[in-house]
Amino acid sequence: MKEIRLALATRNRGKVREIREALRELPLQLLTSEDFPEWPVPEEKGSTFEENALEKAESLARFSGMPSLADDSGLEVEALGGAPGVSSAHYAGRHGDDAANIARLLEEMEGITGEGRRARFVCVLALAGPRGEKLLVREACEGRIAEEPRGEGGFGYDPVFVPRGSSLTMAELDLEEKNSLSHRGRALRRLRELLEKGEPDWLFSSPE
Ligand code: ITT
Repeated sequence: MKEIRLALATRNRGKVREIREALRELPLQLLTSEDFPEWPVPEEKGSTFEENALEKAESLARFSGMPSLADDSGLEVEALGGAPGVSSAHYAGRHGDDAANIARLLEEMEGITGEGRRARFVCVLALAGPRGEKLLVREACEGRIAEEPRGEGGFGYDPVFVPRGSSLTMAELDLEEKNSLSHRGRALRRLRELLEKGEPDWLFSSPE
């Protein structure tokens, strides 16, 4: 595979760590938003993960002139009608306040037991080229909401998410274990398989 320069359109360091780990064997030079301090982060106004992921990837691709990869993700809880969903990052008000988001989630889930605690993490990756090219990948990870937070790893809702088939929360797994079963890990594996095959062709034919 030819070496590719890719800009990561995210300010979330947890995501950057997981993306780096999942793609580490590919000949990719990953730039981050720190390499583009002037990039104006787009407001995520979409009502779907797809719209928001594309908005972020296309915005950085236009700004940097380079192919860009964005991740829009979140937690969908069945008993809450799919909330917090696309609002996961600011469920409790302040964007990215993980502790407050978890506290609100556990409060909303009070009195809900058994199957009612079923939930899924969703991840949509968007790859965008500087000339409007795009590619989307969606994956999910099924699980349940724990009664209380456990573990120090990961980020976001990881301390209260128990993936199906596990007794540990996502925050009790190390980076590699989390990637092996998470929504983002799965989506990144699909992306990696495409890249290894030389797809999408626009990525490999562009001058960058
Ligand atoms: P960028 O937009 O800069 O990428 P963000 O954190 O604002 O970062 P999102 O809008 O996609 O990203 O919100 C995703 C939120 O969903 C994130 O802040 C967490 O609260 C939650 N989330 C997503 N993936 C997660 C994961 O792997 N583990 C725990 N929580 C996750």
